[in-house]
Amino acid sequence: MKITSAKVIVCSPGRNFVTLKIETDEGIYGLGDATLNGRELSVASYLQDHLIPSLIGRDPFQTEDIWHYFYRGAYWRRGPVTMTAIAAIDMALWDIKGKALKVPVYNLLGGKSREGAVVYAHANGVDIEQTIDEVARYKDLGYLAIRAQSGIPGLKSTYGVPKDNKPYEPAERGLPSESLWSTEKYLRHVPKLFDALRTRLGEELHLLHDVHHRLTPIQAARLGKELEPHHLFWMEDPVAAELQDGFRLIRQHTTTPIAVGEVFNSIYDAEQLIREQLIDYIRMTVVHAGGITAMKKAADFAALYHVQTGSHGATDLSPVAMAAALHLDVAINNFGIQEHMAHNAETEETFPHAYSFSEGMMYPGDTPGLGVEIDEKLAERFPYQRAYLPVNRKEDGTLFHW
Ligand code: GCO
Ligand code: MG
Repeated sequence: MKITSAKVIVCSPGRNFVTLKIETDEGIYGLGDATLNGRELSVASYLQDHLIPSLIGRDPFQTEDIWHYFYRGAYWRRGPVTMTAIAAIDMALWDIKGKALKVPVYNLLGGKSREGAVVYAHANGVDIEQTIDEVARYKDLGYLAIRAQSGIPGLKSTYGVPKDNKPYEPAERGLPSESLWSTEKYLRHVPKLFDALRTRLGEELHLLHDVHHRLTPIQAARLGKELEPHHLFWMEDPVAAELQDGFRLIRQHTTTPIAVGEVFNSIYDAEQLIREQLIDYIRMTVVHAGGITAMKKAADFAALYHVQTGSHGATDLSPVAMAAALHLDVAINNFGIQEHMAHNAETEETFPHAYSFSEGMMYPGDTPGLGVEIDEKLAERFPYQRAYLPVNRKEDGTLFHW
């Protein structure tokens, strides 16, 4: 089998997605997600201008060799744009392989270790009361694990909490908006949120929280310690993780489990975190970390150090990435949990898929390959719209982590 063509499809059914479609001389094609929120067109160009020309004529079964060809062959290694582009190719090739062999991709990754993946939902409210109501609503929908984010008194906007009470969507159309941040106000508020959640909703529900990179290690240690009585499933991205050493300090002070990695694009971003057992869950995902080929290796490496997976699954990952993540989730032994933010109706229509949700779990479906399609005609009706993630400043104007 030979690759005959590949094209990049950029569409915006409510938010921007970049999709790679690779075609072969046997009429089988594969899809890969290449969406990098706020930097979509850079990945599209990287694929179109630099990778696709070298892809034509290759054997799509050679996922390992093709991965290394683009990783090492660029000479310039890693980085989110490069690794997202490589991920899209890798995903599409596994999709082709599955279709050609008439098996779902999980059967090429070791087969099912479990029937489905436990997922967590996002609940958010402008204040504690509304957040409790939202968590209760997701519980009623069948979710076993729920992330809780609440507006912070005294701050006009808070990460994870939309102003208009719509479902949370990380990117906004137009140029980046700016939000204001106060670590003191945040640290005073969050323990009260989880006190109230446990009092009202009990012990059984898995509760998660995303700090979104905003604390220093000692502040994160304080928060983790204060949250200990509430037994969080995890505290996510407590500090910006460029300095992996920083996590040692958090670890010395708290037993609250730590999850990190949605912005990582290579195992080298997490190597020390995993090897020194400074984290409990690795949140790297197929689309930004080099695809299924790279993620399978990362998961196997993490397994040696008691680290489980907790794959990123926000709405800026397209249904193609969601499917790829689910195939991996059900196959690997050290699966922990899968994030799930539901896509809007237009996205669901543009990307028909075999995966499904039922009673707190998601299932990849048994369709050969990844089990996702793209309706190209419909995609054309939603052209790209410029959109960015917000930037964040401290109350005195200092530019801070978003
Ligand atoms: C999460 C994330 C996202 C990111 C988004 C950025 O845990 O789901 O933090 O909501 O902010 O993916 O593009
Ligand atoms: Mg996050």
